[in-house]
Amino acid sequence: MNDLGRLEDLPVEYVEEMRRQNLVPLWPSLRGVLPPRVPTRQTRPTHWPYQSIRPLLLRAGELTPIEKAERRVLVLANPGHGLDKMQASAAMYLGMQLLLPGEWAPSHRHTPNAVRMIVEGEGAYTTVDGEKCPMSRGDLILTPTGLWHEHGHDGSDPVVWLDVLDLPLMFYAEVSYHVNGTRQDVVPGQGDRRHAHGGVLPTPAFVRGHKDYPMLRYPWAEVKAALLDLAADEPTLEHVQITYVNPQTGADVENVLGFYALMLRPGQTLRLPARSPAQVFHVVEGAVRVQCAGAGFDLIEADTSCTPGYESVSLSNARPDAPSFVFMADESPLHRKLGVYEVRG
Ligand code: GTQ
Repeated sequence: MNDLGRLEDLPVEYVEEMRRQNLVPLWPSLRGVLPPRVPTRQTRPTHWPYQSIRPLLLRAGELTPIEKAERRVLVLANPGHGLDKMQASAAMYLGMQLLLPGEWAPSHRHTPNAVRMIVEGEGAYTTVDGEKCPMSRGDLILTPTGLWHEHGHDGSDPVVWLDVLDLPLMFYAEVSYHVNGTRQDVVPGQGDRRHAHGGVLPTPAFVRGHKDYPMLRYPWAEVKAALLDLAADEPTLEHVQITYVNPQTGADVENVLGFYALMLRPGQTLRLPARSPAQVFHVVEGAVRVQCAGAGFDLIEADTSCTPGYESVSLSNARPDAPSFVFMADESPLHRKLGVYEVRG
């Protein structure tokens, strides 16, 4: 298998002459870039307890005014990739962002897609493409590629949310950039309201000003109700899971990353099969043990963890008498578009 020639087998002057011509022999590196059967993954199972992040984030609020930060974020970096790379997995970036009462994080747009999962606090909002999206615990707010967005806070306590972006992929592809803007005019209307009635949607032909992203806010109350109803309707269903979709197309809400919410029944252990995408788990309510590739983490509310692709993951509800609820992100849409999506069982 590994009987390919090594670089050291070649005359030094030959290698040097090639390198002067910007040439490199493939065979010493062939197995490195095309390993047998399983890809090399730098993504390590990692756990970021919220109680460790929170004091450091609040301290950032004292040390760095919003004007000096633009976005006051502590990045959840995977040590397997090297902390300076600021990535949770190959395609996913995670950050915990703090906004204090009265602060404003100015309008900009960028090529990477983002979502925000609200972790703590009331009274803040994100204005996306002119739509004011209020933030409450567990809500998911989209800021898809190219849309203007800014964050404001009219409440009285710190607000924290989890940012999930496809920044590492966009940066790697050399397509990551931003443009600064000015404060947006808020237009009336809420996509989550007009799309919140089961089975009926605004008739596309009569929707004024077609939008690729008709729904920008997915309130937690709706998601939790959907999960509880699904669990009650299908008492033997193992995967009590919903996918966040674009209501007009039924497709994933964004182009690169997929977003889901999962309910674990009281005491349930759920085995997720080994699939190609890396995954992120964030506990919205309850307590969950995450096990993957020999690692085990006990997540409590607001904790976040990630797991590499091509490994099975087991999720156990640590609450024997109540369901637990998990927000998940993964790289499935990307893998499907690349034609490399796999389930290995
Ligand atoms: O809130 O717009 O975590 O632009 C990283 C980049 C958040 C944001 C991040 C961003 C934002």
